[in-house]
Amino acid sequence: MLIIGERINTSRKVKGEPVIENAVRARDAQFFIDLAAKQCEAGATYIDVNAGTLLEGEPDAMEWLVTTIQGALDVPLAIDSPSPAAIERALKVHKGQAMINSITAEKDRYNNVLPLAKEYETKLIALAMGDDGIPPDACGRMTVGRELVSNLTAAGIKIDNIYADPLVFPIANGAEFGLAVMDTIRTFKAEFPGIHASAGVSNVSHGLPQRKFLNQAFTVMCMTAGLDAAIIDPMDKQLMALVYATEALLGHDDFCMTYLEASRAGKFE
Ligand code: THG
Repeated sequence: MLIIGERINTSRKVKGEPVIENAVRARDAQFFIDLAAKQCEAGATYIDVNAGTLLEGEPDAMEWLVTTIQGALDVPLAIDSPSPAAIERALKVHKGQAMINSITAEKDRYNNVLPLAKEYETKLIALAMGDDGIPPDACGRMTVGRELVSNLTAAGIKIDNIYADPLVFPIANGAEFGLAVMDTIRTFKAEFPGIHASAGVSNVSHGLPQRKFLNQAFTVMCMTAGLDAAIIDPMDKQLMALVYATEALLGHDDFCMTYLEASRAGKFE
């Protein structure tokens, strides 16, 4: 499973302070090099980069973040933005295969992001939402997602580069939301052989105390349903131990080599 480190997101606050946003505004390069490096050391294979709160400053910020992080580290990035302009600025300077996070079935967004995914041959997260918003249940998500993925493959995007995202909602807002995500992951993978599934797992715990337990449990649940990419906090060592353990238990880790290696490297303590 791809581990997409979630920490470089300007909407995150630490003790009420928008520390990530402040560091972007200050163009504090060392802050982002450290934050990316720590996530990589903890096991992240992609680093998510989201500067959405900068609004009109987002395209400049995205280009700067990509250049700054990849100037110090050899790691691919997930360009997390609804804005085609910001995505394009990021892709122009990105080295290696980027991941666009994300495309949707919204007409303008679809038409403007699709050519970027083709030109730069990126991986592409496809969110199950359209111009009428996010359908509330698994069935509605699949209706939108099915059409979106069909259009993407018809337009020449390789199925192996598509990561279908069912959209994770806070479990505090609806008891059925957890199972609906698992259902949607299974259905995408059954209907589109070769497709991948991704999810912003930490959304599930929004508004509840002791969030890490909900994030840990939900990561394991989604992996069991077939999740291939998780946007999570890799600096939670218990979470990472559960990820490696679950990979081994699902048969994705021959002879538990990765589990053993991570354990020996002290990643679980
Ligand atoms: N799908 C896709 N992209 C996404 C999301 C998605 N990008 C944004 C978001 N959802 C995923 N990223 C985050 C980042 C941080 C948090 C939640 C989702 C978050 N962090 C808290 C913090 O940093 O303080 C607490 C984390 C915790 O306690 O574990 O809430 O769904 N494609």
